[in-house]
Amino acid sequence: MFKKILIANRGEIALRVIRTCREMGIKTIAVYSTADKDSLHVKFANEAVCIGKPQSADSYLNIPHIMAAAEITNADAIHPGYGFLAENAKFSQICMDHGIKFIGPTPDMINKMGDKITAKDTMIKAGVPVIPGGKGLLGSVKEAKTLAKEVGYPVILKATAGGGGKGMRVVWEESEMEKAYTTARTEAGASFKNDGVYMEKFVEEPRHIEFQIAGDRYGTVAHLSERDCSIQRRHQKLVEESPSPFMTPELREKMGEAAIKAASAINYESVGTIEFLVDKYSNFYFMEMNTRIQVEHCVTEEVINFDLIKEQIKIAMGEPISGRNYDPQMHAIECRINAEDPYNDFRPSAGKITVLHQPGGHGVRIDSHAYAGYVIPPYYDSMIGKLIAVAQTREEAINTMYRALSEYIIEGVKTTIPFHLQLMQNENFRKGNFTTKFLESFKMV
Ligand code: MV4
Repeated sequence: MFKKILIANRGEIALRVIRTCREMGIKTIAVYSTADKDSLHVKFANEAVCIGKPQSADSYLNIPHIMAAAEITNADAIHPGYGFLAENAKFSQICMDHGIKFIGPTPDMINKMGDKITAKDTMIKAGVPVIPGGKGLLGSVKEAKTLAKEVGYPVILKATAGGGGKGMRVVWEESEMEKAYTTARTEAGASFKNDGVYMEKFVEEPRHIEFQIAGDRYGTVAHLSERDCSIQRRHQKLVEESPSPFMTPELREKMGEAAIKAASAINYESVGTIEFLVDKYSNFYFMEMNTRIQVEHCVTEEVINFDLIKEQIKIAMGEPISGRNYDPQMHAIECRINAEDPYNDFRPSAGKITVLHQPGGHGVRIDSHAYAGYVIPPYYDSMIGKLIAVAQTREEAINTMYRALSEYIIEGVKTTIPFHLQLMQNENFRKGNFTTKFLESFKMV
């Protein structure tokens, strides 16, 4: 049904979408900023349209420029990738108003999950476990103190418009509440133009385990197994894997069922992710829903042998999904290769890649837009690729990853490769013994 898809993104995800479109016989249109004129997504797409200056606000976030590019090229649909406009309800609406299919959820679905209090309320009504806490927005410090006594310290204050850690404050005792409340609201207001905050019990040393789901317009929702994303640094994921080393068949059954309930509660259509916090007793709680394809979708693709971008496009074309759930058949690990210096607080390292040798061989996948001579622009995120290792067991996948990382040669910029090499040799990582706090105490040698 779609003859031509415009990809409103850049970098590796634009390439990822182009690859599947080519296999499906769908033509692609790249859009690019002047900083990306020599990028691979521009070369690999069937057509390319420049949409503005380097700053994201002037190009990849500029809705009128993108819609103009879609109109002049006669695009049937727009794939937003991740980041930029992927979870922008207004953009989804504007596409609809122009008769161009947004390959993703409707504005209503995005809004229901974008506001965290609304999302939590929807989950409670649907019978999905949520973290204990207050019912809605906090109105005053006094109210916060009263509620915290009920919930029990430690508590966490979160921005209702947030996600990803901004406007969050952990409060260990009442004497810290006033300052935490004020700074959380101020930070939320500055980041999201919405200073609403709410309270939850603080779950100490949790794991971050998320479920890939897919839903179609006929009301069918299924899960496609989980990913463990506990290896994060300042809310930036660095390593993801599937299955989670913490998972059991029984827990997967229960969490998968909850994930399906969560997506069904908003009649979700497209691929998406339900994020859970899991405590050491295997209690799990809905945290957020991501209404987009995610960076780490590749590990799921590898363990269930399934093209998630193809499924996302087919769902947008109105095809029904199979409706069956998928359990992992393999073990996959993804390392994010960022142009950052792991010996220097992960400081961004923009510049020219002078030498590039990428690993290959059995069980190795690379999704990257990098090439020798490519200049990493300073305007966007620092990810230059994802290295994915697949094997029958977790131990073998780690060994394959270590071998592949050892072959990876990138000169000209600093990268996270040395960090990943050391992580793959870490005893606790190898044992699957980690929580979201793991990297706080990890030291490079
Ligand atoms: C929490 C939490 C502990 N207790 N909520 C971080 C980002 C945002 N999505 C929610 N986050 C957290 N919420 C309660 N009630 C701990 C975190 C958290 C975290 C969650 C997932 C992965 C990494 C994290 C790192 C620090 C804090």
